[in-house]
Parts: sequence; structure tokens; C-alpha cells
Amino acid sequence: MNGAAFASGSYDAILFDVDGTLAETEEAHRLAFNAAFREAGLAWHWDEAQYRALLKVTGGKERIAAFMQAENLAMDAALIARLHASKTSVYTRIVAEGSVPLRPGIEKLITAARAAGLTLGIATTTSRANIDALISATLGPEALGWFSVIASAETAPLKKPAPDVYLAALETLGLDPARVIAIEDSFNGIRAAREAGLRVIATPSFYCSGDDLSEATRVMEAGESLVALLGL
Ligand code: XBP
Ligand code: MG
Repeated sequence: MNGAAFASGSYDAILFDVDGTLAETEEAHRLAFNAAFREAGLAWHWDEAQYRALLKVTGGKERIAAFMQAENLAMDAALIARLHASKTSVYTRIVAEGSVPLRPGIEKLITAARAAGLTLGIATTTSRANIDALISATLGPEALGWFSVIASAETAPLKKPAPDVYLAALETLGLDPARVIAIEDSFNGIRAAREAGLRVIATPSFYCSGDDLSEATRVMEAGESLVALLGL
């Protein structure tokens, strides 16, 4: 499908995924998980290749649980909750330091979309604290107010590829899914948005480079501009 699928006037809102889409955050997530394991005195360490495989499971708590299950470790919900809280505080600290920039073209797209009077929103499986840290560190805390809906892990406990987070965002906005475009980087995210009835632009990311993105309405090519693709 070509760019005409996203002609301006054919949509009213853009919903952004966060991890891998707004920014290449997953390396910071991986470092934060490993720091949390160390702090808890555990000898667990997720290297890049292992983390890439673990990313098939969305949600930090769910990812730790999947790892424990694969390692035949006894499930311990309290331990998972503790590790995840510690991981979130390390991650938000890394992001607040400014070490995770927005991906190229994202700020330009947000600026152009706001100028065009479009509605902006976020639909992600990550925790709300992580979104606040990333947006504040990259665009400034006032930018959180630019998003009419911020749907996160807390909004929809059933995570992508389930469509729940997108359905919740649509309900808040009161919009017809046919008038909304999602920007996503992963198989799970694309599946979630498509199941909710949205058109999807896929922006291939570092950690999801092996994902099948073919369910997207359009997959971005290297060097392509989101602003141009969206007719802004
Ligand atoms: C990415 C995820 C998240 C993060 C970790 O989802 O799967 O789980 O890796 O965040 P998306 P939490 O691309 O939809 O943002 O630890 O807060 O779950
Ligand atoms: Mg993503």
C-alpha cells in the first residue's frame, strides 16, 4: 500500500507506541532489568540476544515471569513485583539523565501534527512512570499535556498483542478507529493496533529488527519521513 493511505484529511489522530517507536528505549530497559537483578542479589543477566527473544513477551513483569518459567524457577509474584519496581526506578533514572533521545523524525512529526490540529495519543504496554520520564526528558514536562490520551500498562493489564490498550485509548478519545493511525515497531504492537481497527505505520527498530511487520498498513523504509508519509 502506498503513502496515499495516509493522506491528510483521512485521519484525525495519531497514536504512538513508546518503546522502539518514540525512542530506542529497550537497551535502557535491559540495563535496568540487569541492575534490578544485581541489586536483589540474583545471578541473572540478560544479554542482548536473550533480551531480543524475551521481548516477544510484552510487559516487564510478564517478561520476568516468562524468564522464570523458562528457567524452571518457582513463580514468586512478590519477587517479580519487587524486581519490577526496582527496574522501573533504575530505568526512569537513566531516561531522566537524557541518555535516551527520541528517534529521528519523531519531534518533527509531533510538531507538524500539533500545527495541523490533529489529536495525539500514546498507547503502550510500558508503565506510566516510564512514559512521563521519557517525554519530560526529551520534549519537556509540558509536552505530556500535548497527548489527549496516555494509555499505559496501568490502563490495560492485558498487554499487546491484545488490542485492549488501543481500544481503551479510542474510547477515551471517542474516535472511530478508521480515522486513527498508529505508529508501531513490533509484531505485537502492530497486531494490537490492527485488531483494534487502526491503520498502522511500522517503523523498524533495533530490538524488533527480526519481527514480522507485514500486518502493518505500511512499513517505513530507511530514511523515509513520517511527516511526508502522513501528508503533513
Ligand atoms: C514495550 C514493552 C515494555 C518494556 C518494559 O512495549 O514490552 O514491556 O520493554 O516496560 P511498547 P515495563 O513498545 O508497547 O511500549 O517494564 O514498564 O513493562
Ligand atoms: Mg514498541
